[in-house]
Amino acid sequence: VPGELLIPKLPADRFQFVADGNPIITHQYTADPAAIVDQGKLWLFTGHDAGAGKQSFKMEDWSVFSTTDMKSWTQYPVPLKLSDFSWAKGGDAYAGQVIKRHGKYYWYISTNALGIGVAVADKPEGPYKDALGKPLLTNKDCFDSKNYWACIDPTVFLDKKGQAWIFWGNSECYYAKLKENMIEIDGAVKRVNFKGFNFTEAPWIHEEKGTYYLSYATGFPEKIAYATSQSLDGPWKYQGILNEIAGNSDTNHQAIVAFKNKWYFFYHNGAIQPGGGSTHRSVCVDEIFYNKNGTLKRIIMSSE
Ligand code: FUB
Repeated sequence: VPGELLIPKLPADRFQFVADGNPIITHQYTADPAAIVDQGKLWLFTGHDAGAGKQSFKMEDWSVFSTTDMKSWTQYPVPLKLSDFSWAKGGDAYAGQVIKRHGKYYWYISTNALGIGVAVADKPEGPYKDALGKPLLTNKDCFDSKNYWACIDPTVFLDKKGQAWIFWGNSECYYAKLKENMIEIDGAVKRVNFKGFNFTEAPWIHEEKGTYYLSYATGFPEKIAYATSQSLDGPWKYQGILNEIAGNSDTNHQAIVAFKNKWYFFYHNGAIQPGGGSTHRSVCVDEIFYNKNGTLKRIIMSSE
């Protein structure tokens, strides 16, 4: 069945491919994109849906890709597996994000119910190692939330003053500062005040011209919406929907990043057919544009 068996074993060494429109990766399922720019390359970090048939989320590892031109991509050997976190037995490899600090790369990952962990590497492509031997955050840090999925979907942002922030959550969006060592929370966990608009999951922070943008999945099936603020502590102003439900996937998950003078919006859908869907997702990318007043134009999802 196409999409189920496309690379049965992940490559032992680098694997090159050319993206032929969206989805950009068609030899394996990918989900929950996160991206950074480093060493003149855009680095894309994804989850990896690996269940057979209609099986629900089965995600055992994460994947890493790089490009210099948004067309030709390199995939590296599996950089991080759920089994690299001894405390995460029985979980699934949910969404995460990599950030560079002081020459090291920190990968904040989530597991469905076991917590958020952090792994560290000397190179963006890894290999990554669990930095703590225990979760960085659990549901206890989410005001003891009884929501099974409260502690998922970390996104990390380094502000211009060199302060690192971590945002995460499901149904409620939580945030905290990170210490300079990137592996300890600094101070209190707070909740984003989403009064008047509906946060589901998948927060992502980016900044442009002094304005902070907090994009996130809203509703279910999920659309991506966003809010803006002059401070990461808020208040956040709701600015509307960025993209509609992406085809036949109930979830969506975005990353917004500037690369070579363009802004890109990564997301996932269930476009690979037959086989694709809510638990067999594929990462796509389209350009995203700003209006003159700093708001974002809606994404025109393309297959090109
Ligand atoms: O991939 C598992 C979960 O689905 C992610 O953590 C959520 O953002 C949603 O995409």
